[in-house]
Amino acid sequence: MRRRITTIIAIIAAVALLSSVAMATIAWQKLFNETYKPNADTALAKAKCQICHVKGAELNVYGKALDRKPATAATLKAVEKLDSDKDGFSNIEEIKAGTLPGDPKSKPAGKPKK
Ligand SMILES: [Ca+2]
Repeated sequence: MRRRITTIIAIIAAVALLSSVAMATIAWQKLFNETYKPNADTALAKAKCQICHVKGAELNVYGKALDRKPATAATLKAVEKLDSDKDGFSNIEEIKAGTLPGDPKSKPAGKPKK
């Protein structure tokens, strides 16, 4: 009986953890879309979860820059000038161009402004 209760508690804890991760992802996605309003036909808008994640809960370099920080517009703004994926374009240049700031294979056409 005690073992069954322990198992049930462990399952509840796991579900709570997974759903809090999912809720955080949804909160970030909503914030990102409200802040930057990516054009619907860009790679950025189509990427959805992959703006910050490689797959599942695993974060890409842009997601890691935001990880464990409050989901606020100020947090997004604080990483705009970084070039998280080191492709030569700052995160904000990529966001404005509709490319992915966490994927070096996705970048704006042309040369970086620097
Ligand atoms: Ca970049």
